[in-house]
Amino acid sequence: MSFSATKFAQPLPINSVAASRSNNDKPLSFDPFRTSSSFLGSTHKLRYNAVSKIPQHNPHRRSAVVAVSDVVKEKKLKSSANLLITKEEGLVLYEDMVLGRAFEDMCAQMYYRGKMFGFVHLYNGQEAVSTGFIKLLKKEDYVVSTYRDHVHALSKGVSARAVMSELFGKATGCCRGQGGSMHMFSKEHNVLGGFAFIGEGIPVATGAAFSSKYRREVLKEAGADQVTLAFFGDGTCNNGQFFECLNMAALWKLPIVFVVENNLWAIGMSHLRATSDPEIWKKGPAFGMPGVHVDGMDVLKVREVAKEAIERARRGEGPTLVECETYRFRGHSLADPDELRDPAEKAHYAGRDPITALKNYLIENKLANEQELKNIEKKIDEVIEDSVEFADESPVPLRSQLLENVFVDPKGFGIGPDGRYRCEDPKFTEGTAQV
Ligand SMILES: Cc1ncc(C[n+]2csc(CCOP(=O)(O)OP(=O)(O)O)c2C)c(N)n1
Ligand SMILES: [Mg+2]
Repeated sequence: MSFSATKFAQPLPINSVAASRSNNDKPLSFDPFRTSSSFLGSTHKLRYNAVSKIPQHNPHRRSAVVAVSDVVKEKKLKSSANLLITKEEGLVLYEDMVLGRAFEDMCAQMYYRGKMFGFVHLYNGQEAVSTGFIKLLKKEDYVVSTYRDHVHALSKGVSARAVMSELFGKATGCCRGQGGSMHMFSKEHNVLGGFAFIGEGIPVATGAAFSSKYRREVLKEAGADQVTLAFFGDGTCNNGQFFECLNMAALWKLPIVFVVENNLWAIGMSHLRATSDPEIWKKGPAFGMPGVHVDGMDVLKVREVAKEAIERARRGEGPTLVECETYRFRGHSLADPDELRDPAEKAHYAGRDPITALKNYLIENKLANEQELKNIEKKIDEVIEDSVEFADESPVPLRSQLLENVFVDPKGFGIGPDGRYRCEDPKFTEGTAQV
């Protein structure tokens, strides 16, 4: 089965782009794209920004794209009225998205109360991407994130307690309080990190994908069929590591999906001002892999695309680049007053809240009733409350932990011959000026 064989992803009926634009739709006043073509899983018309002055018929930008146009045609033909999910699947997606949102809202509160330190970047608005992809993974699969990483870790199964404690800098956190907001890591769940430097995680993800392939094909390890998901933002796609890794992944047919969370902004820099061709998905075919654009505010569409890309990777057919068009509902970080973005743009995307859209879909299709969804929200509230209490009551790391995993230098740091941390020795600092 090839990538072009998936079912057409039905748009969510409420607040979808399809709903907000009729056939002869007028562009929204702030709409960042000028019409060029339709994309997989979405009736969204991409539009170039007038400000960018990119000629609409520039042959260098409008070259034919392999692997996507056929998919779009086929998906349109195969469009059916069948529901895309079962009740159980729908409730799992809903719970995960509500968990992500509620967790982040609580983070904001705790940050402003001084319980967290350093930069904290929230994921509100982008939940359909994390949930749509990660809930399809097996436990052994890998996830590599960015500094906007709390929700990826939660979707992959790291407990709210472990993530909240990490944010509080407590010893019970998933990195024992040494990572903080931007460095969620869990060996148990194969979450290979949040990374503060943009693009830094992409080579790590490529390496993880290489290791699965090596174990399967060279070491002949049965069951080494792990897929790696690399999440990163639109701004990161202008960095060299992105291109280098797309090349290696395509060259070696690695089991990886590059998931771009295009929230249209890189801190205060509009995507359209920062990149020569805003259609990021097109960079996939340039390297010989499928590139797909999907409405990242619609978890069902994301999930359909994710399913195909993950299965492709698991079958050994190589990488896929997926561009999810999404939006962050808060500032870049909790230190950002978010004064640069147009209020009309913010209001537009707020009206397309992916959680509200899923809720409406579940109710309208009789997959769930209001009460069932309320019960999930209540359960999540309790999970979040519990995570805060747990984090607050947890101990801070021992001072001796400070130098762990930092120095292996036997001249004074690390563990001494008596098995104790050398820094616990009262004479620890003696002579260090000469080291
Ligand atoms: C290598 C590197 N250069 C610059 C920065 C500063 N920086 C932090 S976030 C950011 C923007 C990233 O935007 P995007 O990739 O779109 O991710 P988003 O924040 O929108 O999720 C930049 C440039 C950095 N962290 N790392
Ligand atoms: Mg961005």
